[in-house]
Amino acid sequence: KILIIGACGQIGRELTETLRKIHGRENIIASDMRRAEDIGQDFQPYLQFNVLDRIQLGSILRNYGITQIYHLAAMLSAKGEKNPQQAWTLNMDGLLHVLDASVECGIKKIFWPSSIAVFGPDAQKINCPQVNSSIPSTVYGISKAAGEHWCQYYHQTYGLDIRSLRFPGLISYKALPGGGTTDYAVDIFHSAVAGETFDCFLKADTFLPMMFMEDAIRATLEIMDAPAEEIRIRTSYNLSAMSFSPEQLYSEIREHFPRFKIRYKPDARQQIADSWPCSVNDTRAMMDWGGIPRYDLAAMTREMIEQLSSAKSLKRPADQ
Ligand code: VAH
Repeated sequence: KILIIGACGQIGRELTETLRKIHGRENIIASDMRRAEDIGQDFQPYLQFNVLDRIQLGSILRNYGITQIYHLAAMLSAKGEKNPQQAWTLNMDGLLHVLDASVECGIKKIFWPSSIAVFGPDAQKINCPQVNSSIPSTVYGISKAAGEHWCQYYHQTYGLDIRSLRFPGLISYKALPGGGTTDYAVDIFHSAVAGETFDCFLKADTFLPMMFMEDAIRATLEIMDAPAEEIRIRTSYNLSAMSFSPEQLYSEIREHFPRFKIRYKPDARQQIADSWPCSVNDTRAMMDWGGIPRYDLAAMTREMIEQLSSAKSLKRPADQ
């Protein structure tokens, strides 16, 4: 049985759906802080659960016979800068509870997402290498960098098989991101499809590493399916697919909506974006276990517009 912690988040929703298709619904227990009564029937089996409750975590692992965990619950970069202590507690104590409970209950395999946010202003901007003594400048980045070292420590000390990817900005149509600095690249599609002018909170030339969610989910399954001996990096692997700026994304969307308008209104998130690399090198992931991403900017834009245009309007869930 697999437990997904943070199943209602941007990655969690798609990962839950994909894993249920592969393993069968009853083998994938979705969990999140949201109340069960607020969760649709299509998401069962579901547990309302706060990963900061270490006692409940242990009893869930034992009572449901959990053998694998995908620990996705975290507060993202922009929201974390507004709530630094809360971000640290959720991101750090949450991971430590999962690591500790996994050793106690003999969990076989764990996935935990890190982020390119572990790199700070001193990191190489273009093609940022896997190993980089860089100092993250957000609480989110600090918590992910510290988390990577804890993952490696638990692997070395207890043999825990925890695997991790440094995700770039993720773009998806099934669930909205909450509180991220790359969220503009999702919000822009909703504005384009709704025929509204889009107010972009980053400057036009802000290049960031990005990836379509389908490629992120596929990479997650690839690293989790790889034999343990192929996972040579036990902090977290750089992962990349493309890099683009708001103006590049805007002009790609205009291929579909010629009258679509954008306004650039940089806010506090600009400083966060400026502290990150514009692109990262993920040769190690390719060498050790990885496949090639399938979506470039044009393909992602086409898919996002097709899906959002045909889907009912996606309700914006409460900010997570
Ligand atoms: C964020 N979407 O914006 C996340 C991600 C690299 C960006 O970590 O915080």
